[in-house]
Amino acid sequence: MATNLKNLSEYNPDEIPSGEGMKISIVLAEWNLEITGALLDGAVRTLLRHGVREKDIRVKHVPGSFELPLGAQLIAESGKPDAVICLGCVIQGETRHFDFICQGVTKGIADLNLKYGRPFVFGVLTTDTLQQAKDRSGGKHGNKGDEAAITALKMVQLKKSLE
Ligand code: DLZ
Repeated sequence: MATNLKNLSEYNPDEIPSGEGMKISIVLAEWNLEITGALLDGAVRTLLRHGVREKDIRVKHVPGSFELPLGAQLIAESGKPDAVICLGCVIQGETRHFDFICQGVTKGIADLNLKYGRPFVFGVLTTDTLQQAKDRSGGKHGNKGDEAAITALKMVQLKKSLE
């Protein structure tokens, strides 16, 4: 797995744009809430650390990762955030649900980026086991929520720099 080689929470703070004035929405899947709640903590902590104001962070829940694209679209249309972070965790079980959900959420979020020309960040863990998910939501491989927050800040800054 590629993230074995990279700690998801490690970055150079000097390279991160200030989030002051940015409006960031977060959509959170309730499946595997122990994990997605930890992703949310990481994302919010990182946004606040880099200057996003608490009042500019909006969080909405959806039942599972499959619902993230529609949840993200609804939140994007209602509040006009600068970026939407999608947080979920899909764990490979014994069913083929894993493949179907991963395909749906990946394509759905990718499409939203291009449809709206705004960042919709893929903060979804797709792992073989619960332990691998724990390792990437505040464990030994860092927190994918941190990575998602940093990605949102960088992409909003990129968009603003081109306007
Ligand atoms: C059904 C399902 C299964 C089996 N596994 C997960 C999972 O590991 N992670 C996740 O976020 N959601 C899962 N779901 C729920 C689907 O995402 C979706 O909510 C339902 O299929 C209803 O559309």
